[in-house]
Amino acid sequence: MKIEMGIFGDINGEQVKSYTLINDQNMKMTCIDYGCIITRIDVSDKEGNVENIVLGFDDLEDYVHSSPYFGAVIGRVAGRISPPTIGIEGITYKLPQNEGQNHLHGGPYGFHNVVWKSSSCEGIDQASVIFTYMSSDGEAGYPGNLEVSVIYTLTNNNELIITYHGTSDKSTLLNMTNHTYFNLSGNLKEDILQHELTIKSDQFLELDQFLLPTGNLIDVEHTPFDFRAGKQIIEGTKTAYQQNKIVGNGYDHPFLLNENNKKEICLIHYSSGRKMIVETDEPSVVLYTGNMLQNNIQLRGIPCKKHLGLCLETQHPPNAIHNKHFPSIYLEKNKEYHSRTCFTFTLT
Ligand code: G6D
Repeated sequence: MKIEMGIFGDINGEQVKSYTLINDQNMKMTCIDYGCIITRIDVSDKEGNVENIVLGFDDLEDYVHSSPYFGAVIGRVAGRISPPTIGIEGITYKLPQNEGQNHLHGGPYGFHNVVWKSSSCEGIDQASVIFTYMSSDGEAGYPGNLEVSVIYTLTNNNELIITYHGTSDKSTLLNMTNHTYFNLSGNLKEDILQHELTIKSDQFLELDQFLLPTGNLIDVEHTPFDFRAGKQIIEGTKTAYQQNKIVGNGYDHPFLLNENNKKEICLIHYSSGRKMIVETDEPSVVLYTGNMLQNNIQLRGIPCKKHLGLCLETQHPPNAIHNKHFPSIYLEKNKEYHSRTCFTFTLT
């Protein structure tokens, strides 16, 4: 294993460091301590071509001003919260609105746009980058001084393991994820419409026109949301099915996972032969197929466009605080929050 460090830029006088982890199979992962952003992942295709498979930039300015959360850690609470008020232990907290009436992805001052403390450690068969951050009481509207850490570990089995930990001195809410946009074609040579996705999920959450869960769970059977036997993403962009239409012709939905840590999600790009298996201890995953990506930014010289990448945001379902039948995101004072997701890269 190897670790290369660099300076990615600086923001408000604070240096932003970059780390590149390289394993013995020549898989590389580069991340920065601004938002714990994964800026690139380079993996081989079936011909041995090592190419980048995520949407990202090479400069900090673009991440600060032009990024729809590319590669970023999301928190304190992933997804939309609306109404943007939360009640904890009899106290009502108002959260900042950063998408109309909604509080989205931790609000304007979420974990995605702060500089984290960072360090790295190198072993024989794995290397890690450890990010820590102290989110002070009241930050982004949430109660509690929250000590939170995110650890990226790359192994010699081509696994990228993300673990999250957190404790708070007051009861609060916590529901973190990573917002990397994947595109297995390599160097963004195609969009993700021909990617084949498998998700072991019998139900997905219905969304309203504001992209908020209605609280209804819909069986995937006989819908474009049935990924149990594998399905190309394009089926969700060409259909007249209302749930695909309202999110901009695609998917932007939470799926309830039938099981955990048993290869529950698999993404394949057949012409390159690249395959990504996702395992998580989270109860759901939000599949977002880049429906709102526009050609207003360049990604290392390549124009961004709709459906250029897809996200698999493992997490508790969004707006859980207002849907008591969803798995809870309540973090009791001085209790430990823990979450783990593993992305394994292999070939078909
Ligand atoms: C859009 O609805 C989607 C979100 O799910 C996504 O996280 C964001 O774009 C980047 O708001």
